[in-house]
Amino acid sequence: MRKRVLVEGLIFYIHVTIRPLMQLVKLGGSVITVKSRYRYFLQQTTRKIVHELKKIDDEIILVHGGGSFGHIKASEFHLSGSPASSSRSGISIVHRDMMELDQRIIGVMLSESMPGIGMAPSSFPDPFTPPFDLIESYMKAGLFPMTFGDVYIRNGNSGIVSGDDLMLALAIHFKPTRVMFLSDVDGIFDRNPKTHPDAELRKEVKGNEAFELNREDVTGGMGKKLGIMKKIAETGTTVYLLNGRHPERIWNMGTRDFIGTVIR
Ligand code: ATP
Ligand code: IP8
Repeated sequence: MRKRVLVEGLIFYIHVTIRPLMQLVKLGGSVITVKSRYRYFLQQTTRKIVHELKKIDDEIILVHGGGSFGHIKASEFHLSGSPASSSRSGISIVHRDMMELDQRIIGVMLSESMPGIGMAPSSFPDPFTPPFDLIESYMKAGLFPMTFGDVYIRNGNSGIVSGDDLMLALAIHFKPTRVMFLSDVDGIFDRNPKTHPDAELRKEVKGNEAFELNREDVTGGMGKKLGIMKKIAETGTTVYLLNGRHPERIWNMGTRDFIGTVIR
């Protein structure tokens, strides 16, 4: 952008680079799939989410989780956590399924006039470091870059990179104005709301408060997610966890009416 600057009667033109505002969004596997049913995509819920996201004026980088396209087979083939010698077929199947989920989300985005472009970490030189310059170029071209939890091979070993790990790397690099995690619960509760109907929603989480959090799926579940959200908050960006089944709630973020959890 060229800006006119007046200094003691002289006019100078200086070039300043102003980064457009950017928001970072994770589509949790629990809200875009039925996590217990292998490869069960929730198209209508995803469409509702995309319909709200496309109204946001800022640039958006998307990340999606594995849900039942990632976690079921990753666990069956023991591809979880730190690299281990695992079945080649398992690596291929989990990657194929994740690509399919990604393409199905892109299909929904296209139908909502939000052109997304998928980026698979298994093809990144370092699966935990998304190609930032490429992401920048896609955004400049008016596309919505989207990366996702995936399999990887590093130093001859296989493993799973979680969408949550990618959220942290992207947040540290791009310093978005806002980071949101969409899941299938209203926010962070004092206990798992699915197994404890009387669990209480925490509107705000600060510091090292302790919660009862599950570590059920192959990448650590809500326990790992909260750790990552806290690390992102430490970089100075406010993080929100909200229910993707009610995506209209994004418009109340930062207000008293917001239903969800704010992590500062
Ligand atoms: P994915 O990892 O597949 O992308 P996701 O990001 O949507 O999925 P999950 O890892 O499935 O998130 O975590 C969400 C789940 O965490 C909820 O469905 C809920 O049952 C569970 N959970 C456990 N403890 C809590 C808690 N204290 N507060 C909120 N949810 C909790
Ligand atoms: O659901 C895990 O990503 P996450 C992806 O974001 C796979 O933790 C392949 C299980």
